Order: sequence, then structure tokens, then C-alpha cells
Amino acid sequence: MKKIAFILALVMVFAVALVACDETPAESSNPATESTPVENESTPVESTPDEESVPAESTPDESVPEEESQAPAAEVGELVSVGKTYTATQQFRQGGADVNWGWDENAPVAYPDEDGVTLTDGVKDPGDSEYTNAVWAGYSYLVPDYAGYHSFVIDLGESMSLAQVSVAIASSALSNGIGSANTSFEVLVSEDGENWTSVGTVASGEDDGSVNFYEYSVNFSGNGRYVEVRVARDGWAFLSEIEVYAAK
Ligand SMILES: [Ca+2]
Repeated sequence: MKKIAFILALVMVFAVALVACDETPAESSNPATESTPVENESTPVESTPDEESVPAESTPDESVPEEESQAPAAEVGELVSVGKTYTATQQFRQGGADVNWGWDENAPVAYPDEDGVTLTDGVKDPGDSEYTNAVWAGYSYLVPDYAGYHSFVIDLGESMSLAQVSVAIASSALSNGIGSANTSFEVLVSEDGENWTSVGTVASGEDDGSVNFYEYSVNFSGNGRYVEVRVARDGWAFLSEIEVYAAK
């Protein structure tokens, strides 16, 4: 009996050992090998919408300060720029054939703003299509110190509440080298002529040459004695008037 009991005990121990050996690798390997790739595969799938949602959630956050920084445009009132003095970017000096028709600081100004009143004399439409007409002042990107835009600073004489600035620019109808396409107009205001605040920028539309000139306006609400207009254009810009309107 002792032998039988001993054999039975050995069989039971062996059986338990077998079960333990079968279960241990089954539990440790199967979940590990099966779950790992599942998690790895699911991770990028789950992260994709997360990554997409991040910019989606940040977009309204970025738009908040833009909305807060833009005050409602004031109601347009009186035209206040006619007859006011201004300073402007230097104009192009057209050299002769000996300098390949390029910049020549000793040459006369091409398409000049005679007497420095062209942009605030109240006259916009020349009534014809000649760019050589004195109502147009031509500004070239070919000047040596061109900063990417032409600058015009109007002195209104006193500080006032402002609502709109409008620029009359010649279209491509006047000449192949003239136009208004791909041009932007930025308006800045200042109380002292030194500290400036940008109040808005407007981009030009298409220039199909169907009219002699286009007008682009920036509507805003701001105060200042000085108004700067920056006309950014990689090409000739012919201007006939810059209008500044006070708030009503
Ligand atoms: Ca004018």
C-alpha cells in the first residue's frame, strides 16, 4: 500500500507539475504577444484624432485675441485730408540709355508728384488713360532703399477720431508696367509721428484693366494726428489720391 500510495503521490505531483507548466507559459505568453500588437496598432489610430483635435481646439483660442483687438469700425464722416501736407517715399529717378534706363540719382524724377500736393489735392480721376498725366504720381520698387512698400505720412494738423483711409491706385489699363494686382495697403495712426498703431490692412483684388483706377479702403476706429499708408507692391504703383475720413 505504501508503494501504491507513493506512486499515486508521484503521479499527482507530476500531474500538478504538468498543469502548472502548461498554464504558466499560456498565461504569460499569449496575452503578452496578442495584446502588445493590438495596443501598438490602436495607439496611432487613437492618437490621430487627438492630434487633429489639438489644432481644432486651438483655432478658436487664437481667434479670440484677433476679435478682441479689432474695435468696430467707426461711422465714416467728413473728408479731412484735402489740402493737408504729407511726406512720401522717394520717387524713381530714371536714367538714360547710358545707365540701361535704370536708377540714376542725378536724373530727374520720373512721373513726379509735382509740388508735393498730388495725393491730397482732392483730384482722383484724370478722365483719360495717360499715366503721364500730372494727376498721377508714380512710385517704383526699383528705388535703392525700397523696403517692400511705399510710405506716405499725412499730417492732419491736429488729433482727431478717424474712420477710413482710401487709396486711389492706377490699374493696368494705363500701361503694362503699371497696375494694382498683388498690392496691400496698410494704415497706421499716430498722435506724435513717432509711436504708431496699425489699424488695418486691405489687399487689392484682381486688376483686369477694365477701369482706369481702383480705390481700396481700410475702415477702422482710431485717433491720431498723423496717418501713414504703406503701399506694398513689387512693381510700379501710380497713385492719384489718399483720402482720410474722420469718424462721424
Ligand atoms: Ca490727387
